[in-house]
Amino acid sequence: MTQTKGAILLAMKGEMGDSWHAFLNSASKDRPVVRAPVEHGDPSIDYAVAWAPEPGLLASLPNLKAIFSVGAGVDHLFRDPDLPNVPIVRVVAEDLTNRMSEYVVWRVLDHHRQGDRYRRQQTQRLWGEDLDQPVAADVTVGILGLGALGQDAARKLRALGFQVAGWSRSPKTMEGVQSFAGENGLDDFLKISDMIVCLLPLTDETRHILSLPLFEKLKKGGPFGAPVLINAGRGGQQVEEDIVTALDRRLLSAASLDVFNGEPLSPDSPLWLDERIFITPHAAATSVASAIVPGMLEQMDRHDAGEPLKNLVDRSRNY
Ligand code: NDP
Ligand code: OXD
Repeated sequence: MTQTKGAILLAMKGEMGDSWHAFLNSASKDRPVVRAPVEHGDPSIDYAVAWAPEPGLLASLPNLKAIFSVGAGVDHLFRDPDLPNVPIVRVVAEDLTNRMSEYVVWRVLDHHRQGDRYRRQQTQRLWGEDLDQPVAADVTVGILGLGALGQDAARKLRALGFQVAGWSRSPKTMEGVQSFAGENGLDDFLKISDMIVCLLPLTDETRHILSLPLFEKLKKGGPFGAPVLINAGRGGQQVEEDIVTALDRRLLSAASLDVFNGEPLSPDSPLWLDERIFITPHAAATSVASAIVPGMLEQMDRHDAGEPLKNLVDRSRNY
């Protein structure tokens, strides 16, 4: 192996950090990979591949050229008050996008086909009644965030026959998808959605967006008695007590939550035992090193050759 270029710092803890390290190390032929700077102010590091790095760590690297987020979301980076002013690249990858759409389609179909009621009937050995089955064409799925992930989920839900609407900062033109944009477009979007799927980035504008004032504006009634909430964006977008209140007040009929304000979700959280809520442990779409690292290394080479980086975060919007 000839290591001729500056080093890559992998700033990522836990088991996932270990698997990323193993893959990054084997794939990076000419760049050494380190898991911590050799010294404070380590001049040898060119690039950081990071997930929730220690605050101040990246700022301590004088020759850092760019930061690569291990995920699509970058709120974990902006938690660092000293985040250096270098380009930030986020993950936009077919593998991650497909995984997220699988999660969205799974949760939409499970709510749509009343999976929880059939599972309960099964535990009671109950043949049960034939439950009402609305057809997909009578159900509107509203996606909050019509970006890389939201657009792919929208296309796949359309292919299944659902009506699909999307809400984003700027209007979108997508065949068969009703686009709503900006604060002015939100109320009309909420009025038509039977399910709300949140795929927004966490920013100052989207923090706590999934709270009672929004739930009170949702469509009343509909095929499930009240809209269903599916959140695979970020826990910081939801007010968890408000979700329970909205379920109690039948502003919502059910929820699937993949993300939480505190992760891991505390064993004491009442959400665990709430039968109206389906919980997954921030597992909607995992960043798999083998699918993502090759693109990162290619981008590092391109950047060194003076070519522009792709999938850059807009520092004025924090996503
Ligand atoms: P993108 O940046 O491609 O898309 C974000 C979308 O949100 C865009 O349509 C954007 O609008 C819209 N948006 C952002 N801010 C606002 C706002 N204030 N008002 C209205 N719309 C807004 O991101 P991705 O689709 O790649 O990812 C979305 C998020 O999904 C990530 O940030 C991450 O938090 C989450 N995620 C969760 C995972 C999990 O396992 N649970 C896995 C991967 C990602 P516009 O198009 O106009 O810019
Ligand atoms: C991501 C995530 O942002 O896994 O990619 O949450």
